[in-house]
Amino acid sequence: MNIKKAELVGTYFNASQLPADVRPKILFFGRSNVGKSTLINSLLERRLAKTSSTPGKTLSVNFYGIGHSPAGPGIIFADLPGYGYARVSKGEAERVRRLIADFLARVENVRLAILLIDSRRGFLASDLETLAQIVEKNLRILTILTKSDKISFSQQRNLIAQLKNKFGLLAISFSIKSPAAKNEIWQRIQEAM
Ligand SMILES: Nc1nc2c(ncn2[C@@H]2O[C@H](COP(=O)(O)OP(=O)(O)OP(=O)(O)O)[C@@H](O)[C@H]2O)c(=O)[nH]1
Ligand SMILES: [Mg+2]
Repeated sequence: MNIKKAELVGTYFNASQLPADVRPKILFFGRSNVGKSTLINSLLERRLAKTSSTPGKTLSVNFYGIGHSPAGPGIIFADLPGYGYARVSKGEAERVRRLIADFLARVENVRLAILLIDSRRGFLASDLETLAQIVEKNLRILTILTKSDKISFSQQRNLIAQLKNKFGLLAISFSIKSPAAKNEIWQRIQEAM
């Protein structure tokens, strides 16, 4: 995948705005502030997605087109709005929930759903709700434990084992501070393509 060619190709606040787009897609789900936009930037090796220390930065579905060339149409990374942020209004939380559900109902040609879990907070009820939606769509899934610099190695191992035993999920630890897992994540993406 030629990541040199990567750009924002669409921002959607409502699923009805979604174009019919048959390009293969990788979706990034996770609670607000978990590190979705940060991971996308890290994988693409540039600051394309806006990040913030304040939760609720990405409130739209953002499509990043990658590797478009005369040889092929490339793929899409879809950065989804974060859920589960306690401080947004009920109306806004409901809008985000609906956007994610409607998006999942409409999106075409999904190759992999990446579910990000904050290592410090673990797997919460809102993550389970999202996992259920992904499973219902029969999507291939990869779990990434973000901010792994914030917890010990043994805590990481426990969380990985818990996700495997309880839900049969394969999880990879990731930290922006030592992004060694980036190669493995890219490998999983390539396999899914
Ligand atoms: N320590 C540490 N901080 C991180 C890591 N990844 C992301 N962050 C920080 O976490 C905050 C949120 O990151 P974002 O990438 O904006 O999170 P997001 O999931 O896109 O958030 P929303 O768009 O609000 O849903 C930022 O301040 C990042 O710098 C990490 O691996 N380690
Ligand atoms: Mg974001």
